[in-house]
Amino acid sequence: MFEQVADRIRSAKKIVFVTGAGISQESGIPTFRGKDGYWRKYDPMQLATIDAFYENPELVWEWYEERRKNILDARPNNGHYAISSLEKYKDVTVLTQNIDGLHQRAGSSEVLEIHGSIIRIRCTFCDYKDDITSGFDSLPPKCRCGNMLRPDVVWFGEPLPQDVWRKSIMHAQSCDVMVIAGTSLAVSPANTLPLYAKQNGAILIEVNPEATVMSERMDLSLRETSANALPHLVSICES
Ligand code: BJW
Ligand code: ZN
Repeated sequence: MFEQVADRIRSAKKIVFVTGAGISQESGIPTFRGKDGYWRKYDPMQLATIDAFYENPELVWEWYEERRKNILDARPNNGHYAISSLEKYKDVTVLTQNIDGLHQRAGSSEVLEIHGSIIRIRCTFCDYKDDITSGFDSLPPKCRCGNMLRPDVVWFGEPLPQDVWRKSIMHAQSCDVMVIAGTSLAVSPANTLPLYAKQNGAILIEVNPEATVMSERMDLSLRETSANALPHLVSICES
């Protein structure tokens, strides 16, 4: 089985990666549902919904500010670097649920952030959007229009950015190989991306130390961490 998959990787023109919190775990960024994950300690309905934000904007902002500082101090790991180095051999697109920007910092040139970015803020009322370059004097920060600013991330019950999502489906439908790394595939609609790929004949490879709800649909499951497993995928292309 592994040799068949290796051949498909060697002959693939286009490889799409679908990544989640697990790929940044070895950079010191907690996951959501894994061991020590945020949702093991905190209630997502109190931190990651628009209702929670209007109920207690200070609490939500404090959580995002703490995470943003940790993310800015973090560095990409060998998993992120393996994906960017694969661009030497293949057409590579990264569809990430992560908001941490580590794929871009590792050098990946085609990254679609389907759940937004912790580096960006946007107004809850007007069209204002910007990248955050420093901290805020007080929380919640306010827009020039007087309304609250919020992190430009996708919370539960919110639609994904439509242009990004549309492009993500197109990439999923046109790849030869999809590698799904560090995601529990618990959250929709991101967890439908492997189905689009499979429907169009791509092979699916999962990289995750734990089984997921979609493991049985995978052509290959590598039960290793992404920083260990992904460099091996690159070496297949080098051989
Ligand atoms: C390793 C590793 C290592 C560890 N190496 N691997 C019922 C009620 C209400 C809503 C719903 C419902 N049923 C379905 C829904 C929809 C909902 C949903 O899916 N909920 C489910 C949880 C039940 N989805 C939504 O609401 C989405 N929007 C939507 O559907 O809109 C519809 C709409 C259309 C039109 C108009 C209006 C609405 C939005 C989802 C937003 C998700 N947001 C979050 C937080 C924001 C971003 C942030 O602050 O960071 O996004 S939640 C959180 O989960 C975050 C992640 O991106 C996302 C996915 O998590 P991920 O990345 O998979 O992490 P984990 O922790 O789950 O998994 C990590 C994995 O890594 C594990 O498997 C480990 O084993 C592994 N791992 N170390 C490799 N070293
Ligand atoms: Zn505004």
